[in-house]
Amino acid sequence: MLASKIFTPTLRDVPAEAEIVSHQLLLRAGFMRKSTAGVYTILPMGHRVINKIIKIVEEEMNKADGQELYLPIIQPAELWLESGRWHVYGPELFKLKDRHNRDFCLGPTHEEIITDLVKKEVSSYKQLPLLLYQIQNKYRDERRPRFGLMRSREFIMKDLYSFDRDEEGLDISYQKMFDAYTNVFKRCGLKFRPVEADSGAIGGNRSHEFVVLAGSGEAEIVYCESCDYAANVERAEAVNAGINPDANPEKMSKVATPNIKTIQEISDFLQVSPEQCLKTLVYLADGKPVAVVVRGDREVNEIKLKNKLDCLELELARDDAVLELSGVPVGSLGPVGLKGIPVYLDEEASLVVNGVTGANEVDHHLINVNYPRDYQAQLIGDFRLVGAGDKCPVCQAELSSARGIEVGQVFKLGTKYSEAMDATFVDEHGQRQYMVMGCYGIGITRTMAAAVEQNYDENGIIWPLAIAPFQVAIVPVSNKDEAQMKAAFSIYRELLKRGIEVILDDRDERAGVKFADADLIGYPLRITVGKKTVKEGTVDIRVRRDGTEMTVPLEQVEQEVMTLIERGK
Ligand code: 9G3
Repeated sequence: MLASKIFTPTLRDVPAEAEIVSHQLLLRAGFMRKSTAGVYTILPMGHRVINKIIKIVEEEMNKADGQELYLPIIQPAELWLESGRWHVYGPELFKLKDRHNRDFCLGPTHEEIITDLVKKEVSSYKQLPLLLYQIQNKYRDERRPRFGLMRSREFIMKDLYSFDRDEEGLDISYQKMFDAYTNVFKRCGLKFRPVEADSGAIGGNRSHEFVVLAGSGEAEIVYCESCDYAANVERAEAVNAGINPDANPEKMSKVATPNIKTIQEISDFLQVSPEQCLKTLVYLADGKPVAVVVRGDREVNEIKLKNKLDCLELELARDDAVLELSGVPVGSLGPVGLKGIPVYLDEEASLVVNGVTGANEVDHHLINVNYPRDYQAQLIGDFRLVGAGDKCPVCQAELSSARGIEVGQVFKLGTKYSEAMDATFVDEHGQRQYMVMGCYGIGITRTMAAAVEQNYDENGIIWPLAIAPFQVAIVPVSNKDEAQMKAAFSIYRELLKRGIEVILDDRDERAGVKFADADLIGYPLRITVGKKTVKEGTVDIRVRRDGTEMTVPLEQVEQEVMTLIERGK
């Protein structure tokens, strides 16, 4: 490909709304453009990257016995009513009507459609297991589309669904997919970690996320260096120390705390550590209030809370709502004598001896508060976020934490959808059984963004070789110099012959501009053809990732490039 021909408009300035590096760089380097909020055009340069990711994904899915198909993007409401999810996802569904006023949605995911297909076409155990997948656009009307391809309203996903006779079959399909995902992200050249994850609203009982490690990522994970345990913090189980047997519960009393509201303020004012304080937050679960109590140094894990409450919507109550519900302003709230709101108590908080809490009275707190002597709870459980320094639930060593971007997730669904939609088969004993399902997704467009988020420097993107739009860029320093252009084209043809993906920057631009663009776009290798080439018969080959540069005689260029590419694989 010639750089003068490829449609890759670069930008000097990025729109202010591009908050993260991958969004900025993919716009600047001409990989994509925004069409409307949360909807992007993928330009040729981006398309090449996407295609490479797709090829790797298809190869690994096929190797794991997946069969590719296309499911419809337009889905009838009836199927979503059958599964019960039309109302669960409500506003996030892109809904439309046909000329007969029938309801449809644009597919946000395809559990319903595929369960309906398989239920109609599969009747015998002999036809199972079945692993079907597609790579296609998905549509979700996100409340807040942001971060470019990370949270867009239209995106490309690979989704595979497995249908098995029983749990043992599902275990095998799940493991196959787990291994295939590991291969995919390895082959893409990404640093990633599979972690235990919450299976969330989609139901089912076991799930892993594949997280591309990047400091800017939204996903927070904890992992153990002594054993294999790794989990998303939403899922990670808290391990709490027991009660300190030496601590003596003292007599509870009330103290005046003028204008003291936050945990930090109370801990400074009374000279107690935040661990000694109890933090009380009021949530609305499908509109009903619940008070959650965690230790002052902890955060509420809303996912765990939501799972326990089994509600559709969970939101923190606004300050005025809390005042109205409890008669107490937020800063003075506490579990002792709290009226009309059930208390969900985090186990660790229940172990605090002589704790400090709001007194449910303006400008007052209680000290020496002890559970269960001084207050009761509707439920004690694990409601807090786990973080670095917490104990590993498997081996008790100290956990470390890292951030990343979730690019894939695998779920054991069990019979949730097959029961809801009556997808059965007849087993070898002539018995009707529900199919046992799994579902497995990879965000293709998100993987491209995550690759950038993990691989860039101040000059631009640094593509991993396997998914780079081109492996090599040839940059002639001066277009006016015919000998240089001749040498550049000769190298270009030789590399093409060997199947190397190469772009020749034949644009009539200054060398500095071409170098800057090559760095911005992020080609793994750059070959500079200049005066030296003409005079001495050498070129410079530069490795984008570490900036190393070597001078190579013309007759060794192809061999050197091949070696570098082999090494980079
Ligand atoms: C919806 C809407 C948004 C959604 C879903 C449904 C997320 C939904 C979870 C999944 C799970 C798996 C297939 C491949 C693997 C992942 N957001 N999820 O089900 F209607 Cl609007 O999509 N799907």
